Amino acid sequence: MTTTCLPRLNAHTVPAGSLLHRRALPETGIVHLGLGNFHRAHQAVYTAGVLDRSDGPWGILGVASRSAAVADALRAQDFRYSVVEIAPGSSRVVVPAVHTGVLVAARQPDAVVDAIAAPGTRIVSLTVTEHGYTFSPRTGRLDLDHPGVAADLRGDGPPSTVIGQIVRGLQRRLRRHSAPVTVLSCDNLAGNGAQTARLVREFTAALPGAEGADLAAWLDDCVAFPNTMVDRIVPATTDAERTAVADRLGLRDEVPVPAEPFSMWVLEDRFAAGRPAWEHGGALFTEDVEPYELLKLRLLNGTHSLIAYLGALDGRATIPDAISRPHIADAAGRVLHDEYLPSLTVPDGIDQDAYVAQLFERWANSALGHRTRQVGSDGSVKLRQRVPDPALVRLRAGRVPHHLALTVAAYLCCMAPPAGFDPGPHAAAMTDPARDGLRETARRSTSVRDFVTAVMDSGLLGNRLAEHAEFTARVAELIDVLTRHGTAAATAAAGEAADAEPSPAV
Ligand code: CS2
Repeated sequence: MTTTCLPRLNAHTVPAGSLLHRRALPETGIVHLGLGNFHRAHQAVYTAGVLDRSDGPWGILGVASRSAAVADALRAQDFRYSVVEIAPGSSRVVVPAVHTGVLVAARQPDAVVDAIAAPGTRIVSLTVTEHGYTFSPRTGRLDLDHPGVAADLRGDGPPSTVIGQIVRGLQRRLRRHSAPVTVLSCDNLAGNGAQTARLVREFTAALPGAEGADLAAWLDDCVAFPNTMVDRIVPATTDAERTAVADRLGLRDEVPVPAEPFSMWVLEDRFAAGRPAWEHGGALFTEDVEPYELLKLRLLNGTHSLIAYLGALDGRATIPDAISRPHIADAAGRVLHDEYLPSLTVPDGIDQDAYVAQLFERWANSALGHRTRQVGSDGSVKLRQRVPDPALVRLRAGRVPHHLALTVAAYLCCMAPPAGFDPGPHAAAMTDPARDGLRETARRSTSVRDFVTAVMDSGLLGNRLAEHAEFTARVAELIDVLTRHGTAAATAAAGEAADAEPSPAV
């Protein structure tokens, strides 16, 4: 069906049956940085899902960073949009209706600072991707050389980086009324709350003169940074979702969001100024999020990266298409079972076999069509969270993590292919802030081994992994196999080498 002649989705046209709650929009209590698809299919859905069951000022002011497209479309739709839950053979369209306004930070930077400072704001949440935290991949600390961070520290104008926006907003908040607030990271970073708190504190400490002193003390007393684990596969929007909404609701929605049916959210219950009763929407509150985070970051995200890079090199546009290749599924199973699982403790209450089986089903969701290029993008900031610690666990046990080395090798082949090797269109479509630097390093290197050594020494995967020459050598060898013989030969080489490893000492 063509959607252009249909009435637009908005507050008046939205069918009651598709709404996740029947109440009027609540007051704004949450300012959310990062209005992308993930937030709109995850936190927004949990929040809308509990509005019928509990009161509270939990409307969300959504802040888009640069692009005005989603914000403008949402404004034209009274901030309504649909989430299309897609599984093979079925789909469901729901309308969260929980946003009370939108801003575009690049257009209204001061309004963002004001919103964070507003007395009604109780939670400042964020999904800005790993890349949005402006830390140096080498040190993990706030990147003081980042031009945006440096400008935000000088305070030449309204802040443009996320950490700058948060600190300037908190500073204004302290000056105006000093009401407590929670900063809630919903990104795929290990210890995302603790990392956000540290980056905020590093920014505060780097403020010129005595500017940061009061703020630092207030942060300790009045601002909470709970850790969270977020999980839902949410691809980019395509016309298929616009058509699904047209078919189901008879309406035109310019900004629907596709999502898998699965969704999980685990949070520490440390909020400084209240929170929605998200437990009624299925969120799990716990004192220790870390085991859930590691489970998800390593088994799901880490394995996802391997599937994406191998898939792209194998000519596969989507994750389901990639995992349908037996050699990629086999490598995914091996990295997950042999190299990620031994590096973590499965949280109580999670059935490991069922969780793993479900992961393979989720990746195989062909109706969702999650793209290899989406998962493969920003590898320089993602892999740092996924690969080094599990690799070090295995190296310290005297064994080489061949499939983690394969993950890094496949990533480097996609980003900075050796001369004469064409990684194909899906790799070419991946974006990454480190791509140009990696290509320059490759150009200056005299051999693949030289290149991988330079990459490891640059701290792309932290400093500790670079000390393990056997890992560097393995990455270089696997790049060689990948580029000369292809993905099937490389997965076979990694598998055979893993089989030949001595059993760990008991
Ligand atoms: C993916 C994640 O893009 C990626 O790196 O691994 O976005 C993944 O789909 C989500 O974390 C699922 O919760």
